Amino acid sequence: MKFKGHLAKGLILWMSLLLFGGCGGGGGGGGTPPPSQNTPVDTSAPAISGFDFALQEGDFWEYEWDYEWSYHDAWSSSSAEYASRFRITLGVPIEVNGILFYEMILSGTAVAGDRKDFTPAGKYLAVTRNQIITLEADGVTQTVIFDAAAGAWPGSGFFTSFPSDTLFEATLSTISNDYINEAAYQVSESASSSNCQYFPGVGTICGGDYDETLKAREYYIAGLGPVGLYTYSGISDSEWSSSSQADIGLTASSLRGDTLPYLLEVEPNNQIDAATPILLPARIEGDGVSEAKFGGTTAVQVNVIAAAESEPNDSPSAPQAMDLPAGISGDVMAGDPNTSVEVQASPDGTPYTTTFEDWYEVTLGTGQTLNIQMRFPGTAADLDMYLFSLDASNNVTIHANSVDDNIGQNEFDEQMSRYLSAGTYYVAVDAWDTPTRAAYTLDISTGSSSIDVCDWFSFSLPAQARVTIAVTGGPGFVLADAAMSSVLANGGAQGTSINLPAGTYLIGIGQGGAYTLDVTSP
Ligand SMILES: [Ca+2]
Ligand SMILES: [Ca+2]
Ligand SMILES: [Ca+2]
Ligand SMILES: [Ca+2]
Repeated sequence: MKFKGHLAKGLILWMSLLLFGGCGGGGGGGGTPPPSQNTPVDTSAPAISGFDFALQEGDFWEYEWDYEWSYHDAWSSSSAEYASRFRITLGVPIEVNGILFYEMILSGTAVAGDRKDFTPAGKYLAVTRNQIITLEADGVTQTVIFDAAAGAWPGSGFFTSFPSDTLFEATLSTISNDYINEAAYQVSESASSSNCQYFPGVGTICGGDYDETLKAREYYIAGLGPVGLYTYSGISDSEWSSSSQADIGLTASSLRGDTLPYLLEVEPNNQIDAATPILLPARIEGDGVSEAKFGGTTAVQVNVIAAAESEPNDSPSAPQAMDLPAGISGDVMAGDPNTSVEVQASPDGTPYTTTFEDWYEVTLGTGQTLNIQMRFPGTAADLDMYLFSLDASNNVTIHANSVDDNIGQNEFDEQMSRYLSAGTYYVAVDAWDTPTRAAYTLDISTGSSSIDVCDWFSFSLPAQARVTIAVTGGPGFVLADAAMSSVLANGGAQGTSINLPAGTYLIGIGQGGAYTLDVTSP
């Protein structure tokens, strides 16, 4: 009961902060055009030099960020951490009052769950008369976010919001975080001591006897514009404390001559009719983690990928990597090149050392049941198989095995099944009593015969072409025709190469972690 009572108190306090947030007239950005915009500016002598740089369509800034939040009291403790990156790319400009404003196209992730949103202010961006100005989607509302001409301007912010009723100055400082460490102009907000105080990222707090530490700093570099953010917010009284901290830093920009050989995914793309069009060749970096907020997943049936064994595959350091679900045709004989492993048929069984001639590697992006079946009919062989993983020191862990006496039982198959966490595993074949070469088929599949697609991409081929698709890091992909009438291929990191007629095609990525999608066509 104590636990619940204090939890409720914490919630009520946070809610009251939010409620009071409306009373103080804080909150930057906003509708009133800043006075400096109507003031003639002497562009020949700006207060800060280097901010009269040119923009053009295609310019980009890529930022990485992290955010952490925590709450503690005597009875409970909770925290959350987020980290990702996003990119601003300039699109087609529009002209407003003689100023060219470029559309800011956001890709990647600028939102920390439902806790924090770093999405830059405004929809369009201009640099003119030594000012960096954003324009809202209404095409009318302009906000100066950095005024190098005057050196001081009414509040506003790019990644956070500064109060519009406060005059801000840029001072030369240094931005230093995991992503950037350079001299930069700092625009910072500090709390005042009145009863009703505006705190960046929190709102206006009226009354109370809490200890508050609140900081927000944005950073700008000449010739480059906004390069990062630091915020810290800590609130506590004698019984509880809550804090949050965020860092953003620029990692690449066309204004520095950087090029990036990949695109960042743009959500939401969870519905087929919202598939992101891509041009080949394409490399896209994205993630598929808890996408309920983007529209969830669509289950798509997948096909077994038929593959021939490819020797040498004699050890876990040189295995044959397989996409799932895989149907492998191979063969084995005692005396083939192999790796010796000490194993146990059961946890309390007697250890024995045996040789494994064929090694197959599979990677699971999420926890799943792995089903493995090996058949070798028409032979007089006793094959066995083990399912292993390796730790950082290459020590073997046994997850499952199947070691029937096939000759004695006159049944020439083995099967094993195990629920496994995300990771890399090895299916190893042992020619236990196999003096004559024996052919086998090895089927490896996850518990389901479908993939839960959370990210859709589409591409078009003007003529027949051979297309290669691979997804590393995620649970795999499906390739389908635009009507989704048939799945043409599926796989993962090993990818697929397929001849396709002219037309439009869909690629769906399964939910289960960060991934890189490569689509190429020679
Ligand atoms: Ca995604
Ligand atoms: Ca073999
Ligand atoms: Ca056997
Ligand atoms: Ca998605």
